[in-house]
Amino acid sequence: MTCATDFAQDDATPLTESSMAPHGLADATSTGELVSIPSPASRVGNPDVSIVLATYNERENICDVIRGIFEHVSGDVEVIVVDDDSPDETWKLVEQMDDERVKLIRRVSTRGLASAFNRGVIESRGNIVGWMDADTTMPVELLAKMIEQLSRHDIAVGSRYAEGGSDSRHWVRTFASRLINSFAGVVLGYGIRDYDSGFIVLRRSVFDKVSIIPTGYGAYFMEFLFTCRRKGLSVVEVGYGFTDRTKGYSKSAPSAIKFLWTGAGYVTRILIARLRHID
Ligand SMILES: Nc1nc2c(ncn2[C@@H]2O[C@H](COP(=O)(O)OP(=O)(O)OP(=O)(O)O)[C@@H](O)[C@H]2O)c(=O)[nH]1
Ligand SMILES: [Mg+2]
Repeated sequence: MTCATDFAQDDATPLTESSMAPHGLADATSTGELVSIPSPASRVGNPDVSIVLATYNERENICDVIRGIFEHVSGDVEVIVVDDDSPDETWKLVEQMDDERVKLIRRVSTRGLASAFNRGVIESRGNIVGWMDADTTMPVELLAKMIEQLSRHDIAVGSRYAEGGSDSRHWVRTFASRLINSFAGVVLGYGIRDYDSGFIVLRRSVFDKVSIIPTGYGAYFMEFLFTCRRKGLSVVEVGYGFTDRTKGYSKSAPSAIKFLWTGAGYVTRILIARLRHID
């Protein structure tokens, strides 16, 4: 079974270091991490754009998202997938795409959203770097418009709450998200409407000034934007219509308790971000 056919689970053989090299080098690190990297001969120079996707059990979505990125972003583009050894073998579908523009990092002993994006960013080589969810809720079509904004700004954020944006999820989730964003506005400063967007492209030079603090779930994003603004970087929001995922399951809100726990994590991180930056 590959991305080209259907998404039924196959009885695949477990990945081994040697089976991990469809188009290049395979590397097993001391942490047991497996990295599939296009062979140097197949890539000359750096890509223009790197888009990082963090995945955990996204086998029904991952291929559409990757294909969509290549379809809608022009120039030399690389996609970096950081998968935390998904039990549904998302990583295997990526591997089977056998596309030299796609780099797969399968972390077998680490789990976490912020650290996954950070890892992808470290591996990226594009002058423009971006990251987004791999659940089709964030439209790949918006990437070109966001990238366009980088001629005038350092950072472009896909925004549900800026002009032209909308959020069509269940009202409880939209309400919670708006509440957290309002709180973030009060504590971290107004001017950003979608602090926890998680959908971003930026100039590589941003990383000369700001790093992702790679702990926790999606709340890292608010602290990242907050620090970027404090360092004088310009952030623009590009509105888009956010739709709920249609395939797979939510990792932040699979149950009411997890939803509340995630929300509490956001509130705590907003306060920590503010305290960390008292000077
Ligand atoms: N590598 C990695 N990716 C993760 C992890 N948790 C979630 N993800 C991915 O991060 C993205 C966001 O997760 P979602 O499940 O969509 O969470 P959410 O966006 O808060 O919730 P919904 O969109 O409502 O489902 C998706 O692409 C997930 O597959 C993780 O622990 N490790
Ligand atoms: Mg999502």
